Amino acid sequence: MERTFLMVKPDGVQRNLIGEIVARFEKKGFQLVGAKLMNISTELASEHYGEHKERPFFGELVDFITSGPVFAMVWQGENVITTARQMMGSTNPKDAAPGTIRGDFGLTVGKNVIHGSDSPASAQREIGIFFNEAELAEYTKIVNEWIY
Ligand code: DAT
Ligand code: MG
Repeated sequence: MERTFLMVKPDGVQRNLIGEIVARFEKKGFQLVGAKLMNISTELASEHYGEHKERPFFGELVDFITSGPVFAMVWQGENVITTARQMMGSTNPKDAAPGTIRGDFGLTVGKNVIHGSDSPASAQREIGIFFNEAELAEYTKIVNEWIY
């Protein structure tokens, strides 16, 4: 089953959006595999956002993501990578459709509430830098028989 890495950013944690965001993915039918509240070091932030190293906003991005705890998660389910991105909405909340997480809870690109992997390769990479195997739970949910 496909897995993705999702993270409530420091603004979402401070604004008490963890429960709301977890509830959306639960209700959709996805299965939580791992989760933790944690602080991100500058080193981890630079690795996670390595693809943006040359962008003018990189410094700001690292400062923001290390400014307070994040809620890091691994979710599993059919097509979860693409569907989670759709549920998050466009990167800039001003372009994100109502009904999406960024569309409902964000106003500016610098504080857009949630991160989600954008491809199978980035999902694998990001899960690997945030979680070790022992932190991920392998289990069967009976309700899956009513989802799949
Ligand atoms: P996404 O988070 O939708 O995958 P991304 O990978 O292009 O978007 O960028 C990573 C984060 O960097 C994004 O969530 C917010 C920030 N960011 C992107 N473009 C930005 C910009 N033009 N100015 C400031 N921050 C930006
Ligand atoms: Mg991205």
